[in-house]
Parts: sequence; C-alpha cells; structure tokens
Amino acid sequence: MGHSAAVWDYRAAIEIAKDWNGIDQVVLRSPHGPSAKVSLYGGQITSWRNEKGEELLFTSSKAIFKPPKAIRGGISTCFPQFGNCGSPEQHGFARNKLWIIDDNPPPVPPNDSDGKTCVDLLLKPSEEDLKCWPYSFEYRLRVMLAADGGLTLISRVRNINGKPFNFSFAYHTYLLVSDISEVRIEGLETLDYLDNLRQRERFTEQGDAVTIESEMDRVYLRSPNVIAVLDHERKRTFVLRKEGLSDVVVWNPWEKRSKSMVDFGDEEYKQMLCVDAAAVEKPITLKPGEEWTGRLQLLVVPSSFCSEQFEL
Ligand code: TA6
Repeated sequence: MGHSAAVWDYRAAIEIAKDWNGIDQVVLRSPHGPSAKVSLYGGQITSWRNEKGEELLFTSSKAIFKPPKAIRGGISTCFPQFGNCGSPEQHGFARNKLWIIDDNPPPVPPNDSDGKTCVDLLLKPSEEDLKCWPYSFEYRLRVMLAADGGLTLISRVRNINGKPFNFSFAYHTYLLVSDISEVRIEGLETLDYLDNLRQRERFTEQGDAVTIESEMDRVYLRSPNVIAVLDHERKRTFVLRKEGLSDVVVWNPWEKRSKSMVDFGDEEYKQMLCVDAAAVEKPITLKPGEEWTGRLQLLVVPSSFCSEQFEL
C-alpha cells in the first residue's frame, strides 16, 4: 500500500536535489526557516540550519563527498561497528553506502508527527556487504525536523532472518562551535570513560564539566540521556537527548592529528567537536525477528537556559 497523504504528508515539505557529485540529497524545510539536508550517500546529515539560516553542524572544507570515504562532518551513522574491530571499514559500512528512500516506512506515532517534516531512508545489505558481515538486516533511518528546528534521528535495525548478530553503533555528530577552548560539555561528570588515546584504559571523569584543551578521544560509559554542549562565545547550547544508546563519544583531533587527515583542514579542529550518542561498550544483540531502536534528538537553545530545564 502506498503511503497515505491523509495520514502523513511528509513528502509535501521535502525536496530532492542533486549534490555536486550527482548524488541525491533530501532537503527538509520547516515553515519558520530551519532546514536540514540528508544525503543518500551514507544516509548522512550534511546540514542543519536554524531559523536564521545559520549552519549548526561542522563539515570540513576538505570533505570528499563521494564513495568510498565517509563525508567528514555532519552526522553519520556508524554501523555495524564503531571503530574498526578487525573490519576493513572504520566505523562500519553504513556511512559509505548509497541508501534509498523508504517507500514503506513504519507509521509515525501521533506525538512524533506534530509540525515535523520527515524522510525515511532504508539500507539493506548488498552481496558485497554480506561477504564482510554475513547477517541479514534492514536498517531504517527516519530524520525529522520540527517546527522549532529540533532535529531527530531514529535508527531501527531489524534482524530479518538467519542467525543472531551483534553490533555497535554511533551517531557520529560534528557540532559546529565558535572556539573549542570556549566549549564545555555538561552531563558527563563523574562518569567512567575509556580513553582511546591510552589503549582504551578506563578512567573516571573528575571535572565539573568536560572541557577540551588537547586531543581527546573518549567513550563515556552509561551516560545520562541528556547532554548539553555549551558554546560560550555564541551564547548557545546544543542539547542532545538520546534513547537506546548508553554511551557518549567525545572527540576532537587537535593540532597534530588534524594535520594527518587529508580531508580535514589544519586549523579546523578549533571549530568542531564530535559528541556521539553511541552503543560501544556493550554491543547490541538481535535475534532473528528482533528490532532495535536508537534515537537522537538535537536542539539548540540560548545559553541563558539553565541546565535544570534539561533534566541533566
Ligand atoms: O572516537 C571518535 C573516532 O573514532 C576517533 O578515533 C577518530 O578516528 C574519529 O572518530 C573519526 O573517525 P573517522 O573514521 O570518521 O575518521
């Protein structure tokens, strides 16, 4: 059955445009100005703008927008693994594949549909994917843009047949910040973390908030579901709400590492911070017929909002 316009007229508010490599990207627009772009390459969010048209996500000026490399910036989905775990593709293959628009998406619950524009994408394994990860799955990604500019990503992974499988996952989210040394993250204090810069050794966060003064690559374990990233210079706060994802990855390559990445400018580390809602420490297991959902909601508010309002 086709998707009934009387139930959910999401197609009326989206447009499909080609990027400069000829790859389709879906543009979502909200009536008061916010917008978002989702590329079918990787199902990646390549832009998210507020009502003034200001970009909120970082994308490198050196990003390469074509296969086989993931786009450096925006929000990509790392699946079926975060890291490389012996696989040739760092952070999994999902972000390097061409997705399709899902013409038979799951229904949108009434409390999710109010004033939102939405697109549903679908990834199924190709013969080539099955050679390196031999499991039958369907991965559905729903991207919703709310009237207030809030951006929601819902990933549903289903084991459609065969044997059980495990996977790890992350929404690799590059926030655009004015100056990395003026940024603090609230919600991770007192948590244990694995430090990827020290062979994944486990430490406990001691500070009142996380600030970044050198290269950082950490997996904060079992974090609260709401995290705030305060950008003092711009006087705005990113609020990240997650569900189904227990960990948070914080990454900034800083000076030396930046210079080693071909698709990243030498000075760009000052304007970005990756804060990824993730499931890394404990992989997710799906038996045949089971489905997992992982949700991320992003909102930007003036920094004058106090943290109590986010139930940190
Ligand atoms: O923890 C974040 C991280 O895995 C870093 O180790 C760093 O490699 C970063 O993501 C970027 O990964 P990418 O594969 O996109 O270059």
